[in-house]
Amino acid sequence: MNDLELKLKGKVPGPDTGIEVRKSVCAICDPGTQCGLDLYVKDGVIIKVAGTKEAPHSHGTLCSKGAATRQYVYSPERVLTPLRRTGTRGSGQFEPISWDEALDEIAARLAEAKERFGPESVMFFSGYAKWARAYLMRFALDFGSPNYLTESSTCATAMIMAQQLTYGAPAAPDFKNTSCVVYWSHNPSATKSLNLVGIQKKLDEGVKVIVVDPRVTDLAQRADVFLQLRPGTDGALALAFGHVIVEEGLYDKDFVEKWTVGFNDYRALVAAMTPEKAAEICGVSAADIRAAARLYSTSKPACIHFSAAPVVHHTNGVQNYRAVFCLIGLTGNLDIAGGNRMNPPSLVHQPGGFPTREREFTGANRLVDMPERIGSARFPVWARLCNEAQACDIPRQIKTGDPYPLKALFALGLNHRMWPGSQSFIEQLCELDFIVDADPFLTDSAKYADIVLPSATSVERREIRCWPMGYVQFTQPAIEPVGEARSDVDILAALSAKLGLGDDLLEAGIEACVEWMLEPSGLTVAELNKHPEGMWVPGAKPPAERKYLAAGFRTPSGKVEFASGVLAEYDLCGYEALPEYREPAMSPVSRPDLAAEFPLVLNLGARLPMYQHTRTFRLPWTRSLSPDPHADINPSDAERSGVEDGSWIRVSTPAGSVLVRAHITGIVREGDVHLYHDWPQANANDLIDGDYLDPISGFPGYRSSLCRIEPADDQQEGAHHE
Ligand SMILES: Nc1nc2c(c(=O)[nH]1)N[C@H]1C(S)=C(S)[C@@H](COP(=O)(O)OP(=O)(O)OC[C@H]3O[C@@H](n4cnc5c(=O)[nH]c(N)nc54)[C@H](O)[C@@H]3O)O[C@H]1N2
Ligand SMILES: Nc1nc2c(c(=O)[nH]1)N[C@H]1C(S)=C(S)[C@@H](COP(=O)(O)OP(=O)(O)OC[C@H]3O[C@@H](n4cnc5c(=O)[nH]c(N)nc54)[C@H](O)[C@@H]3O)O[C@H]1N2
Ligand SMILES: [Mo]
Repeated sequence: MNDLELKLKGKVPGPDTGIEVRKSVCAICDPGTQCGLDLYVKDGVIIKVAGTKEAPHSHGTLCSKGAATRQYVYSPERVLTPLRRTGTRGSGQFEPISWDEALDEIAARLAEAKERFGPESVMFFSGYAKWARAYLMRFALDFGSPNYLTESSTCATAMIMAQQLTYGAPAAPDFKNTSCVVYWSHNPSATKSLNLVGIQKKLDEGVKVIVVDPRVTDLAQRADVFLQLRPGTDGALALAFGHVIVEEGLYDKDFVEKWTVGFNDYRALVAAMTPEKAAEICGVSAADIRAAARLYSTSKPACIHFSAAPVVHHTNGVQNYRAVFCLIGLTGNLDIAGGNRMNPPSLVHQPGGFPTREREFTGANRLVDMPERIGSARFPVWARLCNEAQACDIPRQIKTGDPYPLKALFALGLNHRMWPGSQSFIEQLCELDFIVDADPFLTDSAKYADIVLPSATSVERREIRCWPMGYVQFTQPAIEPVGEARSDVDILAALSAKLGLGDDLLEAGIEACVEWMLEPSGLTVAELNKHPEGMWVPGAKPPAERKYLAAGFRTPSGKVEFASGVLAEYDLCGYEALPEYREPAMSPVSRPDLAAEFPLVLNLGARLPMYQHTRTFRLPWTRSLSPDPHADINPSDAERSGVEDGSWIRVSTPAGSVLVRAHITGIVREGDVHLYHDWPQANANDLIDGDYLDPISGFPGYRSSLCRIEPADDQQEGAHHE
């Protein structure tokens, strides 16, 4: 082999090999944790993928998903051209059409629905595509529809609502400066591996750690106190923390007196929740509750790390997290270094320490003059606190036409398996006159659309990203789009022009929009273009501490509300002002009748490191790490049910059943079954009903219902054939 051949074999970049390293960002997981990508490109094709060493958030690392980027980008399931449906919905029969034809047809059909049924009859939905949401919301409002909906109808928003109701705005843990952190449901080994280096560093420095989780996670094994509670009982546990902190005088009396309302009622509420009572409800020891409450309240400062999903994925989720967030006010750990800090987002949900006009760009203030959004009547507090419609109410409104008919759906990345009662969700969508789905892949959900549009992946498009330390990246496409794929923002710009919406800024394209959004930051697109790998934002810094001293809190009282003024206004909906503990609607305690037949608590959704919802099942590398769906089962429950490790079992609920392999493990409590969602052949969300929802947020009770397990006869049904 000569020198050049050796270099080519080693994929060494240089003019002689024709291999160039281009900077991009992996967008397979969530915006907070995506890694910088070095893409080795030859003749327009990515031949190698590595992490970007100089990226200050990822330091050259990639997880199993990012390492499989070439399989993601060049998947045989990519949509290559716009498609028009020729068979029945779901059949997957399509004909390729040109972009012009597709956009003309979409514009004509959406305009027709608007003309006949009003603009609100058209829904604009974003699944995972978080990077394009500001543009989609603006587009929906330009069109005249208030029905902009996202996957956040089941993610993060309920956690944000619980914080808004308690102290006005989200307050993120200031982990770097803390002396004690409570991980109240978080499993970074699977969900945020980028955080693990920082966590290890803090552990080495001796930070105190409390973990609240039904499973023995990696973090739990490192904790000073680990509270392995029954799923969905977080509210009872948090009230018992309050009991200990109040009774032992460990609360911040000055802060409570000056900056909170409802303390006397809260005091009475927590007085009734003794650690012994909570121990019984939650299945943990009273001594551990006392130890954890003392450790959190006497460590100064201390913070609570919360999560977007598991605590609010219950029918009592908002109040449970409110009970947790009350502890931050009780101990005075709010908006101080090392406590929970209020840092507003700069771009794509990330605080960057610099101002932008992203929110103004969405045009959200136009909502006030528009018809009510989907879910507003059923979830009025959601409608009051959040600018989106509540997508969990879509099936009901399609079925009843109340308060008005829904006729069309334009989606960026639709996945019906993520919704509770998935089968009836997709069946109701089939009642619509017209569905468009833009997705990089021809997914099972896309097969129900009338027109499918090929979306570009992150490496084929430009997108603006920022990270909390004040770093920003406006990526350049590293390769030409696969097939005729287009970026979601380009699709919206082209469609806006076709529809004659008159939005010059959106129609001018992403550079113009980014320039407009960044104006207050002093950054320009010209400067960003010089740094495709990203750059530090000059002057970025976290906002001041204790902003409430000048401005108060954004609650009706201007204070931290143990008793929520907003919830009190909706007592007719059955909402309680205090974070009272109520059992999950389906639990062994609330439904002993059902538990006689379905004795185990079913928890749907704890993440696996190699899968990102449905995004990576199709990649051979990630799939090989965990080929078959499985449920985590405690050895005693397995023995009782006659189930062997690795064998196929049936998990059944009153709503349905799935076949999965048994994974017998001591990491789950006796009495609990944990099952990852979204498996193509074993969809967890067929195991709960579409109306199994938290009455305040509309969030599904994914993480607590009832089930039984039994050995399966027909193993083939569940097996993975690929
Ligand atoms: N690899 C991978 N990473 C992901 C994702 C993915 O699909 N795959 N999804 C991303 C998304 S969209 C999200 S929202 C985040 C979620 O991020 P995390 O919240 O970290 O993820 P989960 O694994 O859902 O839940 C965290 C822990 O909560 C525990 N838990 C379950 N039920 C309860 C409960 O009732 N109470 C308490 N206290 N704990 C409970 C679980 O056992 C689990 O260990 O992850 C993101 N990261
Ligand atoms: N049982 C149960 N269900 C759950 C959860 C749970 O814990 N348990 N978690 C919930 C949570 S927290 C979340 S966040 C949701 C996740 O739900 P989603 O994020 O909606 O799920 P995905 O299937 O990963 O993504 C939807 C589609 O977006 C496509 N897509 C990816 N990138 C792009 C892009 O750039 N543009 C376009 N147009 N499309 C793109 C993907 O190919 C996919 O088909 O699931 C929820 N559902
Ligand atoms: Mo999520």
